[in-house]
Order: sequence, then C-alpha cells, then structure tokens
Amino acid sequence: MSALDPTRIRQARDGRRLGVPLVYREHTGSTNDDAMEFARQGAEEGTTVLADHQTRGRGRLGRRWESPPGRNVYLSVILRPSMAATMAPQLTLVAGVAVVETIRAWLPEAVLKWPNDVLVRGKKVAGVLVEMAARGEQVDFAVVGVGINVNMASEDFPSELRELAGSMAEALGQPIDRNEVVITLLQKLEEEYEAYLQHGFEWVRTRWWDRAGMAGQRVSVNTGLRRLEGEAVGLDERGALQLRVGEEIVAIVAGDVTIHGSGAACS
Ligand code: BT5
Repeated sequence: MSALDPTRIRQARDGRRLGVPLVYREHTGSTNDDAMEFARQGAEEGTTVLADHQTRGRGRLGRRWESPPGRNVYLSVILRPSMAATMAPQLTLVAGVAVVETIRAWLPEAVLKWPNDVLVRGKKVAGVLVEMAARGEQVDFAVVGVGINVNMASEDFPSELRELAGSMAEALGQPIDRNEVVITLLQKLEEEYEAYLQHGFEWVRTRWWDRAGMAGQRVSVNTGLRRLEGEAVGLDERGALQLRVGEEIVAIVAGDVTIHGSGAACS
C-alpha cells in the first residue's frame, strides 16, 4: 500500500497558497491540535499538517475519529480569512465541497451530507472539522481538518462503525495512492476557498447543495436538545440546514442528520 511521500506533495504544491509549508508527522495526537498550536505561534495561512497516524483523532463534540496508520489521510490547514467569527461555520461547507470534489475524482457518486460528511453509497468516507480562534468579532485563524478513509478495509473499523463507515478503496475495488488524494485535496481546497473569498457564500451555497445527497429527502435531525423530522429543502444564507416540518421552515444550525427514504442507513 502506498506510503505518504511529503517530498512529492511539497513539489506538487510549490508556489501555491495552501499546503505550503507542509509539516509531515508519522504519528501525532491530532493534526488539528498541531495546526491550532502552529497558528497560535503565528504560522502563516496555508501551513498544513499531514499525518500518517493519529492517536487522538477528533470529530465534532469531542467524538473520536478512527485514525489507524498506513491507510488514510489526516490533514489540517491553517486559514486566516478576514471574516466575522459568526460566519466561520461556512468554512465547513467550503471544505466539504473541496472534499467531495476530491473523492469524485475517483468516485463520481460521492455526495455531501450536512454539515460535514461525505458519503459514498450511503457510507461515511470523509469528515471535516473546522476550529477557529477569534480576535474581537473577527476570525483570527481557522483550522480546517479533513479525514478521508482512503485504503481502510471494512475490518479495520470497529464493529459498531462497519455499517456506517466506508473507504474510497472499498468502493472502487482497488487501492488508491494517498499522495494523489492529498495533492488533489489541497488543490480543490485552494480553489474553493479562493472562490468563496472572491464570490462570497452565495457561490458556495449553490455548489454545496448541488452536491448534496439529501435534497428533497426526508431526514431526521438530532440537535442534542431535540429531534426533528422533515424534508431537507436547502441551506440558508448562513449555511444552516433548512427543514420543512409541516408548514414551517426550520433552520438547523448544528446537529446530526439521518437520511431516510434512500433505502441506505446513513447516520
Ligand atoms: C467528523 O466528525 O466527521 C470530523 C472528522 C474530522 C477528522 C479530521 S482527521 C484530521 C483532523 N484532525 C482531527 O483530530 N480531526 C480532523 P463527526 O461528524 O463528529 O463524526 C464523528 C463520528 O464519525 C464518530 O462518532 C463515529 O461515529 C464516526 N467515525 C469515527 N471515525 C470514523 C472514520 N474513520 N470514518 C467514518 N466515520 C467515522
């Protein structure tokens, strides 16, 4: 199975905005923690941490992200956009478009699930975790963390995840060069981020929804406080999920979505 080759990735990214400089770690706790620390110390926009193995890979709300060595991509990029801190969740959607576009280079059927997942045939293949620090009302820096299951086999997942999680190689039926995935991801992230800075969120909103596997689907949402069921009808101007519940349109700012009706169990 392909080893990560930071020299090759650095060559491919030479002179670009994101992925430069690239810090490679064979083992680390969490690339997001590393990138947050670099950013606090003043690291420039584009600085990226890539790891082969994470011992404390994180999802949202302190959940665990399975990060075994030798198989997948775990990467975090520092951004320093001039934007209001309240708008930072939009970066999750910007990154989501880049991740789904990356996976589609191998698997055109990949789709987005709000707010931060990429699914292939109903299974979660990638997740995004954006964290940020504010200075007053503005974003000081943000860290965009991406985990993509590239060559993970079904038996590599803990048993409780086997039905829910999948990998690119499993769907494609052959192993994939992780360096190609990293190089494509950094390129797509740069393109989507620059388009967002230039055109604003409206641009991302359309691109995100066009790639969503949940348009018009019946979904249920667990916000932590309550559970709602309805039809996914769009994203609002902040990036919240709009759900039609009876006659009403409800905006969901944070939560976990389960898609019904497609036949697949996607949680
Ligand atoms: C996410 O959280 O999907 C965000 C994952 C971000 C991981 C990257 S890796 C690089 C960077 N460094 C980090 O420490 N994190 C980022 P969430 O939506 O909360 O989903 C977490 C849930 O997904 C878990 O509770 C499991 O149910 C499931 N899960 C855990 N590991 C998985 C994996 N490898 N593949 C698919 N699903 C997984």
